[in-house]
Amino acid sequence: MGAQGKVVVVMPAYNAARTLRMTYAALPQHLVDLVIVVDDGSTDQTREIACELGLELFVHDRNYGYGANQKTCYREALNAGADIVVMVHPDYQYDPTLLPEIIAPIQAGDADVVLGSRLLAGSVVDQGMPWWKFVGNKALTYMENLVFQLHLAEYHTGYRAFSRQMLEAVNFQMNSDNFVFDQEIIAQVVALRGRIAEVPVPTRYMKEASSASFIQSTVYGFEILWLLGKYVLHRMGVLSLKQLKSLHRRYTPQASNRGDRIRRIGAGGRGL
Ligand SMILES: Nc1nc2c(ncn2[C@@H]2O[C@H](COP(=O)(O)OP(=O)(O)OP(=O)(O)O)[C@@H](O)[C@H]2O)c(=O)[nH]1
Ligand SMILES: [Mg+2]
Repeated sequence: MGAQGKVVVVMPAYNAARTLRMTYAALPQHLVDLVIVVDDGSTDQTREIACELGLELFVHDRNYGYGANQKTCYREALNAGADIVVMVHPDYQYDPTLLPEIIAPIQAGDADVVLGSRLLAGSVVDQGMPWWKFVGNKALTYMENLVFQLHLAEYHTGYRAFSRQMLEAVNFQMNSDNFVFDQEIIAQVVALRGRIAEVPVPTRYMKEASSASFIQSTVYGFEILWLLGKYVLHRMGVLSLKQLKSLHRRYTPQASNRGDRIRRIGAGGRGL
């Protein structure tokens, strides 16, 4: 474990047998303390390859979905004592060698969350992203920036890192089992006034990689609009959504023999 805490990589996997090995091999092993693979009911050799690589493997008894997969990833990473959790999709669409850049803002104490932004790294359409996905990404990002009052280049990347404190504060277990999980957890971070940093990362769309279909992406888009509506009503005080409140706010530590400084997110008046 480095001086700046335990770094745990989580890989949400669903039929990732063709890309898991190369994704793992590209990780800067000297910076990573543990790699957790959560298999979401794959029908290919994903589990066998994860075992061959000696990775920490958790297996869902059936396919629950990308969001459900992340819930298990983050719960097990926290259980493993992670100080920083990095999600790297095992379909090799994101470059694992960029992990140092992704975790640096959290290690420096400048951010609670880091997004690997594909739209800061040149033309994603040239990198293979279907044009309709690019248009959808830009339109949704514009609306999310409007509602969250932020200026992020994109929200839809699968390459992201979280501090332990932030993952402990957000109620991610309440989130969807589907793709919109990725936006719900950002809404939770924004609701707690978490600090989000962006790092440019290129993407790749190759035949071995998995990608959300047009139908999945359309459902995802409408679910985001619904989420933004809820968020606005919560922010206005019309609704009071447990999902957007800090878990840290529910209790106050009376005594700690850990001696380390506990940064409490959302407690004592900071955030909603
Ligand atoms: N599609 C899908 N992926 C899952 C599921 N469970 C886990 N995953 C994993 O979740 C990650 C993201 O799913 P992808 O299908 O690659 O979607 P994506 O790359 O985020 O989609 P785009 O960025 O829109 O191209 C991949 O690493 C999958 O292996 C599931 O039920 N369906
Ligand atoms: Mg993918």
